[in-house]
Amino acid sequence: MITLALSKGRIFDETLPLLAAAGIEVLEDPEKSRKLILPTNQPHVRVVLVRATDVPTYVEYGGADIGVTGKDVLLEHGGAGLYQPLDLQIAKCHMAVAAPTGFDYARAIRQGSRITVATKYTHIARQFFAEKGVHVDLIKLYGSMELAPLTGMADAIVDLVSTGKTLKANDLVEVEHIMDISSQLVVNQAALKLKTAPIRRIIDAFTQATPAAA
Ligand code: PRT
Ligand code: MG
Repeated sequence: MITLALSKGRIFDETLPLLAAAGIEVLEDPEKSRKLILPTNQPHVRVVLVRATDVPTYVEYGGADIGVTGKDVLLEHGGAGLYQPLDLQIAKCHMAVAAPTGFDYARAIRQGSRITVATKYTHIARQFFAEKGVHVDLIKLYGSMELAPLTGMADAIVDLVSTGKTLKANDLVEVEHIMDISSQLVVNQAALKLKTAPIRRIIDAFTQATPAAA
């Protein structure tokens, strides 16, 4: 049995065409079913649905053999111990610093002011601002980061941006592009040794179906 860990939503949706390229068809719709284990047309392949941030954990501890997860998740929570054979070029977005139009971020940085930044990505944010030599107080949040500057709790946020609509709707502007993000195929090292052929088949099919990284 090969177990693939995915999160509901964009990761699941964008992984489906790759699975199809490997001849794998998921037999239930996660938006309609309450099941957390989804069968596929291949009796020896199943999909488990977990929180996006839990995908690396499931793969690392063998709850799943392979998984698909954002680079943001891997960087923030660590992907050590996972084999990462392929950038799938899906669920693309970028990590950015954003601030309200009324906050002069460039000037604050120039003057060496201490700024308060709210984010779910404290690890990535700490490293980014440390490399720039910016003094930050980080506030850890678990969602709706955009609200923090609007309520006066923070000067800026670090979050993912894809279309930019969320920032716009909340009167925030992007002031720094931190890094491009896409999703990565991750594999349990022991599973790769024990189930080499079926896992290789999936990696190869995903590779064929993935555009080469630019
Ligand atoms: O939503 P939930 O709390 O259940 O879990 P999650 O946010 O961890 O999962 P999900 O499915 O939203 O994201 C899974 C992965 O998709 C992330 O780890 C990223 O690698 C990738 N991804 C790609 C994104 C986005 N694009 C994205 N736009 N993840 C989140 N967003 C959010 C962003 O945080 C912001 O709130 O969408 C909003 C901005 O979108 P735009 O289009 O308005 O700019
Ligand atoms: Mg989300």
